[in-house]
Amino acid sequence: MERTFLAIKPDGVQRGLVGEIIRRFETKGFTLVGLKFMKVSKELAEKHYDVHRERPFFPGLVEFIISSPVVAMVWQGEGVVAAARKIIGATNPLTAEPGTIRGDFGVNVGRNLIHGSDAQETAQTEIALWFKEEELVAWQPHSTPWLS
Ligand code: 3AN
Repeated sequence: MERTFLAIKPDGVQRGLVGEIIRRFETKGFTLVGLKFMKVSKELAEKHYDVHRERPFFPGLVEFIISSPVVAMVWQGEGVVAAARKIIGATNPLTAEPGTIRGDFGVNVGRNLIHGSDAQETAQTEIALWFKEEELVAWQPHSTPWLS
């Protein structure tokens, strides 16, 4: 079953949006298989954003991610990678559609509340980077037998 990596960034936690953000994936019908509340090391932050290493915003982005706790999550379900990106909305919250997380709650591209893997391959890499295999829980909610 397809899985994606999502992280509620320090601004989402600081603004008290953890419950609201998790609710959107839960009520959509996706299945939570991994969850941890953690402070991010500089090493992990730099690896996670390695693709942006040469971008001017990279140092500030890393400093921001390690500044305060995040909620790291793995969600599972058919088409979850692309669907989560839709639920999250465009990178710049000012152009993100209303109804998306960034469109509803964000105004600043450097404070866009949540990260979501951009492709299935990236998701596998990010899940392995953030979670140990034993931290992921294989289960099937009884209330959603149609997903199996
Ligand atoms: P997304 O998170 O929508 O996949 P990416 O991968 O292009 O967006 O960017 C990763 C993160 O880098 C964004 N979530 C945002 O926090 C930060 N970022 C991207 N572009 C900028 C920018 N122009 N200025 C500051 N931060 C940026």
